[in-house]
Amino acid sequence: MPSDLVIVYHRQPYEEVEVDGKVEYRENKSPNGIVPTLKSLFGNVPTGAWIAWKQAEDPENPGFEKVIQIDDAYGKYTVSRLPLTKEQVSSFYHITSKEAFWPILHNFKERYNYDPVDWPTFQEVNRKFAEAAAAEANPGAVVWIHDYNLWLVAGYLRALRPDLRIAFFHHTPFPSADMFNVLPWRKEIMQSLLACDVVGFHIPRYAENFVGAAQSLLDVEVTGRRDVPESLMTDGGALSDRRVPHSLRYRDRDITVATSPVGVNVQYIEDLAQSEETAARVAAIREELGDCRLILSVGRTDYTKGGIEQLQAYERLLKARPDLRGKVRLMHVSVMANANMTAYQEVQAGLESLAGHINGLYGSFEWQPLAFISNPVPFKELIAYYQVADVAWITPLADGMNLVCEEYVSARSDGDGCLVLSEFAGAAVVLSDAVLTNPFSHRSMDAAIQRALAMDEETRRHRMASLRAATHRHSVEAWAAEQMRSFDGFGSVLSMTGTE
Ligand code: GDG
Repeated sequence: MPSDLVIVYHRQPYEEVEVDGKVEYRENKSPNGIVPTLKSLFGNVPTGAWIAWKQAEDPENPGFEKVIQIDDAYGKYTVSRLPLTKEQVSSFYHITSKEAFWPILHNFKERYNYDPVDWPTFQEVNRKFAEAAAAEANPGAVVWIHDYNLWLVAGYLRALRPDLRIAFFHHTPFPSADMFNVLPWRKEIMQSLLACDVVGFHIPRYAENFVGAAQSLLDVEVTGRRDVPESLMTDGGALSDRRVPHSLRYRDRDITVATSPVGVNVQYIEDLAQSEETAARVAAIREELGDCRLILSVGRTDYTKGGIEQLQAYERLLKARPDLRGKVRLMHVSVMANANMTAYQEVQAGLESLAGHINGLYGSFEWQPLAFISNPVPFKELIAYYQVADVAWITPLADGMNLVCEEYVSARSDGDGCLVLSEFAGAAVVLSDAVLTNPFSHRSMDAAIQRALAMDEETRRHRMASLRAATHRHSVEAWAAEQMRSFDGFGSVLSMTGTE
């Protein structure tokens, strides 16, 4: 069914479960994250469409419906599932996207692996997404594409359907020209992105980097530049900026560069934090901790997340501060999302080895300095830990945004708690009242964690109030509304439902 809003996001927007031999489409276990917010936009249009992939042994004969209709709490929408073989998924996602693009996006040139990339497969998969979007879109519809693994979709789609309004959002950082131009396919990728009407980023720095890379490769003119909005004008963090380009001209077309940081569903997290179930878990965790203070770190197992550097800092803390032994515990949750990739297996092995080393060196029968957890913690349970944690220690080496720190702040409806946050997470621009730290410096990492542990209650509460206000201002709903506003002509649909 032709749609006015087509979302191109490589994962399906629900969990597929088999009940008594029949497939059912269920809401994702936790309504946290951006997927529910994107689906809620379907409530604004008569029909929406979502394009994703699904693995099939034989794409010609996938054994499942390629297009299904969903009618749920979010509205009516179709989901096109592109049948991809295991080899195609591995090539386009695990190899090209994760081994070649991901390190470049996060400034890890030395981890960039070019050799196994099969570019024609990447092109072919992106072309399939573009064809599916073209088939689903009404004349003049909005198509919103998400993330770097679909970089070429916009270019193919523009050629197929010049009438569409095409937008693209980057969830990762966007690197400077020096880094981006390592990719041999840089011009093709850039040309595709410049076929959009709107290219979106979390923070001004990524937009600035994108424009710099575009100008290094193609004849792109910056036609508009403005001051960074006050709520993002932060003082001196590594990613802060003062001016941001917002419009470009390339080959007789205008392109809007939109900056709007993704947030979390604050209300949902607050409600969960205040539930009786959470209160009971909080009490149980506190009892278990006794008079130990809890430091909490949560993230995926990825070299970008800085887990190794953080555990090394924890070891230095215990060495330098014998008075803290028996008085603090670190809960380090690091979940493997791509277990079959060598780069992540190495990080996991490094974390396990350091965790064992720290517990062996400083632990006793009565006190374990570190709980290292590789299995996912249920979200409700995570909220209880957020509420108990005296310090959330979030120190990625590079991160597009980082939503864990925002979840921590949203869960602290009691107004206490202290956030230590890397300057190299996009979130630092929004949460500049956190204790900001530079994870590339031992001195900075050591000072930040000690400062957080020593902070008096009044200062903690004062900072937390400001962090909570920022999280409200930059909620996931505000992000979606802001991005959608950047599509001319779509405002009417938004205002119909009061999203503005
Ligand atoms: C990209 C960008 C950007 C983690 N462990 C558990 C668990 N999580 C959940 C957290 C949080 C999410 O995973 C991770 O959030 P990030 O923001 O770090 O996201 P990425 O997956 O790195 O994704 C990133 C984001 O897109 C949005 O634009 O911020 O920079 O890389 O929601 O809660 N959830 C549960 N158990 C765990 O053990 N339930």
